[in-house]
Amino acid sequence: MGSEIHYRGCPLCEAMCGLEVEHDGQRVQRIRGDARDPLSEGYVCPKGTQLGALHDDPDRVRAPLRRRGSEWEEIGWDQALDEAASILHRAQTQHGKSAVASYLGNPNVHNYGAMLYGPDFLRTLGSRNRFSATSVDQLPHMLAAYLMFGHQLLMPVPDVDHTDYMVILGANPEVSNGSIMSAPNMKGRLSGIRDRGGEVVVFDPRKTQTAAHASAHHFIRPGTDAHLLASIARELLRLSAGTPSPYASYLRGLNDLERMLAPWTPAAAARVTGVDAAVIEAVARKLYTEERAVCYGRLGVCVQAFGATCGWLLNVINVLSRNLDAPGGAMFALPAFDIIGGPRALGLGRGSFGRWKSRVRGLPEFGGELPAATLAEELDTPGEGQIRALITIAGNPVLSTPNGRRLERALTSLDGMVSVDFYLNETTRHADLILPPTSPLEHGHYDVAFHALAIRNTARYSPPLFSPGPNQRHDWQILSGLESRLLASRGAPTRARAEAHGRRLLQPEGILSLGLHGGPYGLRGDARDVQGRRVSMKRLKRAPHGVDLGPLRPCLPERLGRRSGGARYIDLCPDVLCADLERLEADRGRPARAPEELVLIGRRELRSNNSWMHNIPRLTSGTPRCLLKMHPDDAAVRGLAADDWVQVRSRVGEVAVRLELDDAIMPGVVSLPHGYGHGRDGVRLSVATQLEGASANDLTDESVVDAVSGNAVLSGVPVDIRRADATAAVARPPQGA
Ligand SMILES: Nc1nc2c(c(=O)[nH]1)N[C@H]1C(S)=C(S)[C@@H](COP(=O)(O)OP(=O)(O)OC[C@H]3O[C@@H](n4cnc5c(=O)[nH]c(N)nc54)[C@H](O)[C@@H]3O)O[C@H]1N2
Ligand SMILES: Nc1nc2c(c(=O)[nH]1)N[C@H]1C(S)=C(S)[C@@H](COP(=O)(O)OP(=O)(O)OC[C@H]3O[C@@H](n4cnc5c(=O)[nH]c(N)nc54)[C@H](O)[C@@H]3O)O[C@H]1N2
Ligand code: SF4
Ligand SMILES: [Mo]
Repeated sequence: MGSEIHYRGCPLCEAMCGLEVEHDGQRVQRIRGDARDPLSEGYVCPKGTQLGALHDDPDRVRAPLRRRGSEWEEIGWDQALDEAASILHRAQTQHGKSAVASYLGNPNVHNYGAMLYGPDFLRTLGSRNRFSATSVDQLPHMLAAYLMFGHQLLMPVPDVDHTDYMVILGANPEVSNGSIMSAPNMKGRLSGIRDRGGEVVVFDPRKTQTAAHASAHHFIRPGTDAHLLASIARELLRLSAGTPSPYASYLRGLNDLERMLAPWTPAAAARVTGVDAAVIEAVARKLYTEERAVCYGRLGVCVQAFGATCGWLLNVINVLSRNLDAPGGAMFALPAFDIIGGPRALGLGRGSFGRWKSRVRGLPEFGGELPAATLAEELDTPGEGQIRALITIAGNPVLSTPNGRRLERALTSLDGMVSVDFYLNETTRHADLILPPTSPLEHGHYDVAFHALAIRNTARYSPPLFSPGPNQRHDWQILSGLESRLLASRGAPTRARAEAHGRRLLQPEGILSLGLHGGPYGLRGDARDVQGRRVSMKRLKRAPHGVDLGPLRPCLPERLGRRSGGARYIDLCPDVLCADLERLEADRGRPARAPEELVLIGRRELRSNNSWMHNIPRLTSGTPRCLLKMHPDDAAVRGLAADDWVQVRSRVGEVAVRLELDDAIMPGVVSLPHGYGHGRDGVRLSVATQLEGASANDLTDESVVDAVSGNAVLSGVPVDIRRADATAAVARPPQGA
C-alpha cells in the first residue's frame, strides 16, 4: 500500500512541534519534523516521533472497563456512562455536591476538546473539591499573573529569538523544550542568543544540559531563589533610582518596593543562596543595561516553599529592568483563539483566589481549584465534608503528586471512582470504571492554551488523521455525556439541558471556529498574519503547516485585566505577596547546610513525559533513566559507589534506587526524575512495569507547601540515604501498595 503525508501538531509537550506523518491510512509508518511549520521549522524530539506507537500500543485501553473485584470487564459506552454518572450522582445526593472531587491532569491542556468541554462539565458537577496538576506545577506563575496583571493566563513569555541576555532559573528547556514558553528547539534558540553576541546565565543546583551550553552557570541552594530574586530586584531599584519607569502611567506600588526589599543586600542573599554577591550585582547590572534582556524562571522556582514569591519577583525584575512587554524581554502572546481577551465563555476566566479554603488544612482556592497537595487528606480525614467519590481526567496523581503512597491508600477507601484515561495505570487501577478516550491521532488538534504562551504568534489546526471506530469516544464526548446524564438525573431545568445539548451540537471545532472569528485576527479584530490576512477556521484548514502571525508585540496596558475606575494597571506589590515577605525574611536566617544533610530535587529526561509514554519501547530501551544522581564527594563520605542500590528515606516514605555519580550536581543535592515506579500490582503497562525505578513522589512531602499559593514543594526535600541491603535491592522495583 502507498504512503500519504499528513501534517499535525504534536500534543505531548508545550513546544507544539509540527509533525510530518507518513501513513498508509491505517497505520503510521514514520514521523518527522514538519520543516514548513512556522514555529518548529522541522524540529522534532524523540517523543513526537512515537505517536504512532502510542496509537498502536496494545496496552492502550480501547473500550470502557468496569471493575469486578480484581478483574476488569469491557462494557458498552451507554452502560459505562450511565454507571459513571450514577457513581457521581449518588455521592452528591447522599453527601452534597462537594463530596465528588475531580483531578485534571496535564494532557487536558493539550487536548482542545477536553479544554473546551472540561469547564462545563466541572461547572455542572458543582464541587468545590476540584484539583489539577496546576498546583504541582505553574500555580505560582498563574497567581502572580492574576494578582499583578489581572488575568491568570496573562503570563509573560521570554522573547528568546530577540533577546541578548537571558537569565534562567529552575528550568532546563533544552530537555523540557520550554514551559510557559512554547519554543521548539530551545537548544538552537539558546545558541542563537550566543551567536549574536548575547549571553545565557543559568541558576540551577545541577549543571543541566541547558547550563552546560550557557555562557555561565551558578549553583544555587534548592529553595532559595526568592532571596536571589529579591536581591536582584533590590539592585535594580538602586540602579534605576531617579529614572522614570516606562510603565509609570499604569504601574502601582513601585514606591513601596524599596523599603520592603531593603534587607536583601547581595551579601545577605549570597549567604543563603550560595551565589556570590558579585554575581548577583553583575546579573542585575546586565539586566538593567542590556537593551534586550529577560529573567525567566520555571518549574524549579515554582515547586518550592516560596514559589509564589518567585513568580512575583520574576515579573518585578522584568518591570524594573524595563524588559516587560518590550522586544527581547518578557512579552505577551496574542493568540488567534484568545482565551485571555476573548469572551468569557471561550476562555478560563480571569481567575480568583481564596474564595474558599480546603476543609482539613485551610489551603486557598485558586481559579476554582484547591491544591493537589491536600487531596489525600481530604480523602482520608473522616468528618463532615469528606470526599466520597473521585473522577480523574487525564491525570496520574499517584505518581505525580506529593506522598503518592498516602493518596493511593486513600483511593481504596472511596465509595466510587471514575477515570477518563486510556491507560490502566497506578491511579486508574483504583477506579470502578475506566472511560478511555480516542488517541491523539483520532481527533482534531488546536493548541488553545499554548498559542497563548508561545514565543511567536502562530496558529495551526490539525484534523484527525484516523477516524475513530464506532466504539470510540473523544474526551469531550465522554465529559459531555457525563454532564448530560448528571443534569438528567438531577431533573435539571430544560434550559440547562438545552445549553449543554447546544454545546454538544457545536462540537469543539464549532467553538474553535467561533473563537477564531471573534478573535484578534478574525472579522472583528484588527490584527493580521504576516501576509496581512485574517485567520478563520476555513483558512486554517487550508494551511496544514499553520499560519505565521508574526513576532510578539508590545500590548500593554490595553491587554491588562486589572482595572480601577476603568483604567488598567499593573499591581507591582500585591498585598498577599508583600505580607509574605516576613516569612522570607525569617528564612534568611536559615543555617548553612550541615555536611550530612542531603536534599532531593527532580529532573526531566528527553525521552520521558511525566508519568506516561513509558510504555513505548523506543523511548524506554537502553540505559535505565530513573537513577539517583549524587555528587561523588557525597558518595565518598557515605562509602557509596556508582551502581550501588541505595535506600532513600524522607519524612513520608522510602524507595530503593540505583546510584549514578555525577559531578554536575551540587554537593548536598541528589536528583531523581518523577513519574516512575510502575511496578505496582494490577498496572497494565507491559513495557513500563519492567522499567527500573521508583516514584520520586513516594518521597515528596504533602504537608510542605508554598504558604501563599498552596503549590506543592517537590524540590529540596530532605532525605537520608544509605546503602540498600541485599534484600532491598532484590525487591526492586518496590512492589505495590
Ligand atoms: N516529583 C515531581 N513531581 C511532579 C513533577 C516534578 O517535576 N517532580 N512535575 C509535575 C508536573 S510539571 C506535572 S504537569 C504533573 C503531571 O501530573 P499528571 O497530569 O497527573 O500526570 P501525567 O503523568 O501527565 O499523566 C497523564 C495521564 O493522562 C493520560 N492521558 C494522556 N493523554 C490523554 C488524553 O488525551 N486524554 C485522557 N483522558 N488521558 C490522557 C495518561 O495515560 C496518564 O494517565 O506532574 C507533576 N509532578
Ligand atoms: N522531556 C520532557 N519534557 C517535558 C516534560 C517531561 O516530563 N519530559 N514535562 C513537561 C512539563 S509538564 C513541564 S511543566 C515542563 C517543565 O519544564 P522545566 O521548567 O524546564 O522543568 P525541568 O526540566 O524539570 O527543570 C527544572 C530545573 O529546576 C532545577 N531546580 C530544582 N530545584 C531548584 C531550585 O530550588 N532552584 C533552582 N534555581 N533550580 C531548581 C532542576 O535541577 C531542573 O534543572 O517540561 C515539559 N517538558
Ligand atoms: S518537543 Fe514536545 S512538541 Fe516537540 S516533538 Fe517533542 S514532545 Fe512533541
Ligand atoms: Mo507540568
